Amino acid sequence: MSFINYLKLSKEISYALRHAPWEYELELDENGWVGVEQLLTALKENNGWKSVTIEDLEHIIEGSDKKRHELIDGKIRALYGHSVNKKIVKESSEPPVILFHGTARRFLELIESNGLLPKGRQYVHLSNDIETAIQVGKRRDDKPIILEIDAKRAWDEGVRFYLGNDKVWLADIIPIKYIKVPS
Ligand code: HQG
Repeated sequence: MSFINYLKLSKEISYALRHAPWEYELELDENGWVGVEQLLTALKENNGWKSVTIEDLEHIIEGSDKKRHELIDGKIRALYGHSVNKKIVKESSEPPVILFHGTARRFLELIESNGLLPKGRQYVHLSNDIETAIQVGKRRDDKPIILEIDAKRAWDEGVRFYLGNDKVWLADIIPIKYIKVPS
């Protein structure tokens, strides 16, 4: 096995599949898939990953703490996180009763006036457990705020939700009436 920096490679794959496929001459289909061979060719030829193989991609996906990517039948995609202009089509599905969102204290005031917005991404990212929300919030604040989303009621009243992976849920804008801010 060659010495590959898997963390760096995983980040680069996320970058290619979520944010900048054109830099790799990739075209995502409407669900975000691209051919694995195309991705490997781009990584090998233009981006310095000379010996990267499909086994390396499988290793990253299986060994990751989070299920960020999916590789099936010669195709690969990011499961969430996209910022590309063309919206990735996700099938909506009924969420759990409660979902969580970890954010920074400094965003609270804006969230309380505008609801949860996707900001730089295509969807709002939520999680079905508090621990994940804490981790997400800690990227931006050492004492993150954990918001509780009244997801089932929002769904019943027409807000769309989409499954990212087994922990990450995606949604369109979440209006403030479905958001419980801890006191
Ligand atoms: C905030 C990582 C002002 C929102 C994570 C968040 C996640 C508002 C930030 C995934 C707002 C957007 C996504 C409003 C929301 N006014 N700020 N109205 N509404 N915000 O990074 O959820 O490790 O796009 O609270 O684990 O932090 O990369 O979203 O703080 O699953 O696989 O605007 O990215 O996954 O930030 O993180 P982001 P996120 P990976």
